[in-house]
Amino acid sequence: MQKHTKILLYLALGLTPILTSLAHAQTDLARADFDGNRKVDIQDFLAFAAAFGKTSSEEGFDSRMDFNGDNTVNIQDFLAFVAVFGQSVELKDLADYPVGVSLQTKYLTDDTRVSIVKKTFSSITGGWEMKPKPISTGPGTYNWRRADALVDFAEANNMQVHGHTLLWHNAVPTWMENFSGDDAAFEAAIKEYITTVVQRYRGRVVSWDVVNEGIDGTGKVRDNLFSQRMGNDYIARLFQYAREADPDVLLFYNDYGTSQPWARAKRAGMLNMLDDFQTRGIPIDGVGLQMHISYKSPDISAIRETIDEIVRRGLKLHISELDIRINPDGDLSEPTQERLELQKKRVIEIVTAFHQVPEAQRFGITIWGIADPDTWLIQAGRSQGRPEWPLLFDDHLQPKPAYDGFIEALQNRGH
Ligand SMILES: [Ca+2]
Ligand SMILES: [Ca+2]
Repeated sequence: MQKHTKILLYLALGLTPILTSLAHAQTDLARADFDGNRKVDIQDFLAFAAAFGKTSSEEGFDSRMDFNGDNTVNIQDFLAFVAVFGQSVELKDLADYPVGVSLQTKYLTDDTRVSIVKKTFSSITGGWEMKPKPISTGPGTYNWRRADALVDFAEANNMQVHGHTLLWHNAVPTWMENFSGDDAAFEAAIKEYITTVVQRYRGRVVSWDVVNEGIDGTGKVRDNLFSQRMGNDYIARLFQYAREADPDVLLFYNDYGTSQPWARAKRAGMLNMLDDFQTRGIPIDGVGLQMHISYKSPDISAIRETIDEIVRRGLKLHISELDIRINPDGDLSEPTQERLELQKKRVIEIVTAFHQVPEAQRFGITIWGIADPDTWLIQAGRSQGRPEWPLLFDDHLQPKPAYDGFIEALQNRGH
């Protein structure tokens, strides 16, 4: 080992704990992993040491090691490198778009899950606690405790927040259902709710799902309390109210099943609504495709078709609630290697399709839960008693082949 390599090594070992605590992970972790083994380790250090002192005109100069871009690999770069030394390269480090996870406050006291969330993801979506039912305790009264806790957690960990959702027919507060005033008073109360929530998180939440699942299976505006009270054009007005409350926040329409074989009419209805909004100048920035799918359906070509329709309209695309069932028919009592590999293949298909979206329209990919036991399919009893393992981390909180698939899709893009 050359003398300066040794000195750098001693310095690195001594400085790492100090610098890691000082650096707010601003050094590009993925870039410091020079050999691409997903760990900033001694091999990377030796490569760095060998190039130390080189300027851009010299042989052996490696621009990746010139972190501050001043055309020489010097002590500044060394400090940047040491700040991430020993760290592993995870999803959020490889992706140049937000990789999100749905989160509930009950997981914030679970150290293992918190650690997974912090190192894996760069965005959170409230799994339940940012919906009207938990927030809106009465007309003009609010309970912010859990929604605030999620937003605080995200800010403390340099993550962005996708707000979900301003309105959903399955999260209606009792007072809205029992509202005794006339329709105009009802709409005024809804508008006040939306305005208050959007303004409270202005500048702290980058985006909102304004309406979740507003189109039914036949492609019509879903018949619910809101369409009955405000008429079928209520969705457009809610987008306008949200925009008035925050001119900068991104506004999304979010829905499920739109690439399923049974959902041709539903998809057409959604696309018609988007066209209508754009014709009339209703403020909408993007579409969330929930992407609750299985290892075998729907076909990736159908998913790509839906993605293309959104891209053609110039809207941002959010794969907003990704999970992939491996036991839709209930034939498994344990996950099999074969099924886990098929799940991995699906992740690669979805992520690769997302990478083909123009960069400016790639809003992000959000996974609908941290680890398999947390899935809504089980927690909300949606798997009809069948065991299910639809997420990226398993029952023991270990990364699954599906996780590796996401990593592979990121590493292989453009190659
Ligand atoms: Ca490495
Ligand atoms: Ca430099």
